[in-house]
Order: sequence, then C-alpha cells, then structure tokens
Amino acid sequence: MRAYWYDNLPGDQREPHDSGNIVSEDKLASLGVLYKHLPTLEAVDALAHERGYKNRDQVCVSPETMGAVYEEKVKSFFSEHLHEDEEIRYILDGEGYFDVRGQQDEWIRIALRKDDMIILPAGIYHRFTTDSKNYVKAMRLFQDEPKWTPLNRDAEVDVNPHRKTYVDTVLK
Ligand code: KMT
Ligand code: NI
Repeated sequence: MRAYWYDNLPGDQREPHDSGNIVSEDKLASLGVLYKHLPTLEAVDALAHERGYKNRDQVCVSPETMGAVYEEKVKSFFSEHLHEDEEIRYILDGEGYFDVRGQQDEWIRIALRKDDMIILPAGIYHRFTTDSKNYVKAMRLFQDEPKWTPLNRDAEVDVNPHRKTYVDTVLK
C-alpha cells in the first residue's frame, strides 16, 4: 500500500497521478480509513467475523472478464460516491486505486495490491479505478445483505444522514 496526495493533473484516471507527497496510515486513520495487509484468507475471515460481516462476493475487473462494458464500468467506479454502510475491499490479485477525500476535500490516492485490505467508513466520498495494467480481482464484504449502492455526490447526497454522521463524528 502506498498513499499520497493526488496530483489533480489531467490524464487518464489509471495513471498514478502521484504528487510525490506521502499520506501516512495515521492520517488515513484520522479520516476513518483503515488499511491492513492480510496475507491469508484466514486473516480475512477473522477480521470479517470480528466486525460482524456475514456476506461477500468477488469481482474481477478487466477487459478479459468484462469485455465491451469494461471501459464503462471503470468510468462508473470512478464517479465520486458514498455508501450508507461501511465498505471493505480485499485485493485478491492485481492492483487498483481507491481515492478518498481528505479533511479539505482534497483527493488522497491509495494504491492497493494483492493481499491489501481497505475499510472505508460509511459516508466518506471516494472513487475507484484500476491502474494502467487494467486488472484487479477483489473481494467485497458486506455486513448484511449487499447494500452497497453507490450514491453519487450531489447536493442531496451532501445532506444524506450517513454523510452528516461521518462529517460530524469523524471530520468534526
Ligand atoms: C466501490 O464501492 O467503490 C467499489 O466496490 C469499487 C470496486 S471494488 C474493486
Ligand atoms: Ni464505493
């Protein structure tokens, strides 16, 4: 895992966009974003159990598995959104970037690879993309039924109760 401030320069979303300024794990934790390197599925199971997660699925995001809809899918993952539930993602293979908004609404890019896990709190604005290798296999974990509908950022979502709770309790 490597986290850094996104450079905000034009160019494909799958390029690194690395400003060279590192963001620490502590800084991520202050946003409610938890990172863990979990080398085994047993470790994933233990964490899922500890946090009361009951369901999971797997997605493989690549042109080989998705065909013509790949580019569309990658664009939709990259539109800024939040979820009303905590989001856990575990990288089984390949690489990908999760971008999360910092205190001042600036983008932080988190580069994840195999065996990396990220926990994003409910209500945080974020987006996801594959990198220039165009391949990631990820496990998505759900506390209960898969309720991970992305709510794209707009004026209405800005006042969503889950967003408000995040802003009032974590960003405060
Ligand atoms: C999300 O909610 O942002 C995602 O699940 C992205 C795809 S998981 C590799
Ligand atoms: Ni999401």
